[in-house]
Formats: sequence, C-alpha cells, structure tokens
Amino acid sequence: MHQTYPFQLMPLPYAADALEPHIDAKTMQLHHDRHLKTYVNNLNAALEDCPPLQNCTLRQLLLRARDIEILRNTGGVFNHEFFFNGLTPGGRPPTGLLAERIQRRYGGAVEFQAQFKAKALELFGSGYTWLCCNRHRQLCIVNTQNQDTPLSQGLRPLACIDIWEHAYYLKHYNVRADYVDDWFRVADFGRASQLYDGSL
Ligand code: MN3
Repeated sequence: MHQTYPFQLMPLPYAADALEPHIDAKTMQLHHDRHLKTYVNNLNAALEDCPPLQNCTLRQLLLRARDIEILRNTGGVFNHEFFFNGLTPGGRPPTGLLAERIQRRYGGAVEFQAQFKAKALELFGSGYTWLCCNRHRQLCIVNTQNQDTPLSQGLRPLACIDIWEHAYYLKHYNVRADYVDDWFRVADFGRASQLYDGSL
C-alpha cells in the first residue's frame, strides 16, 4: 500500500485455487490477472503525463487527484488489493476489540452477517460492500458504487466484498446471495480485526 508510480500488479497472496470451492480458481485468475491488471495498466498510463502525482500512494491519489480517469483506476487498484488481501483459505473470524464491537453493535456474528448480506443485496449495479469504521471507531456497513472507495466518505475500511458480477458470475451465475454466503467462508476478519485495533 506504500507503492507509487509506476504501480506493479500485486501477486495474489495465495494460490488461485486456494479458496475453492467457495471462490473458483478460474474466477480468481481472471479477476486478478485481467481485471486488476487492467486497472494497474490504465492507472500507470493516466499518471504518465502527470509528474506531480507520480510520488503519491494509492491513498494519496484517492484524496488528491481530480482527474476522473486517475480516480477511477486508482479506486480499481485500491479496492481490488483490499479485496484480495481480505481473503484467506478457510476464512478467519473477528477477534479482540472488533469481535466485541460487532457483538455490541449488531448483536452477534450471525446478526452482523445478515445485515452485511442485506446491504450487499441492496447494491444496484456494480460496486463493493464494506465494513468500515468512522473517526470515532464506530462500525458501519456501507456500499460504494463502481470503483468509489469509503476513503472519500472519511471512513476507514476494514473488510470488503467485490460485488461486480465478474467476481462471481462463473460459479454463482446471477445468485449474488450465494456468493455473499461463500465470501463469508473465506473472508479474513482476523485481518479486519488487526486493521481495527491498529496492529496492521
Ligand atoms: Mn473486481
């Protein structure tokens, strides 16, 4: 997350088939090797003629850039890196402070999952569903459209699911609800917990 122009394609932190059967290898390959790579290439192309922004990290670009082409492609790289980094074979549950706060705010892991899923099903078109916290560290579940990020709303992202159809169509077809259930089986809420308590 500290890299600057020219941005490199982040390797997947696990094998493409490591999330089977919940997310299939073909989807992971296409999603990473084609979709993310295209965002990286387009971002580098957009920044090529913009030296003042070439020393910016993704987060800095999201807050400083005004050009729509740069913003869209920066969001595409940031959101996908966040999504891929937030998956792990077998999944991990929330721990520590985040587990406590989920219990307090949503009434338990099952209720949290139900609310998160409802939010993901509510999203019209393409985008992401996020677990975030605000500057008071209060938890919230939000949707962003297309490649928008929660950073522009002043929120700190903890976990996200990619709701674009390319993320699930090969396996789940148009049944987004099943994809969300499968995402929960490989989502790394251990990482979200570290992001929440500041240890990552
Ligand atoms: Mn995607």
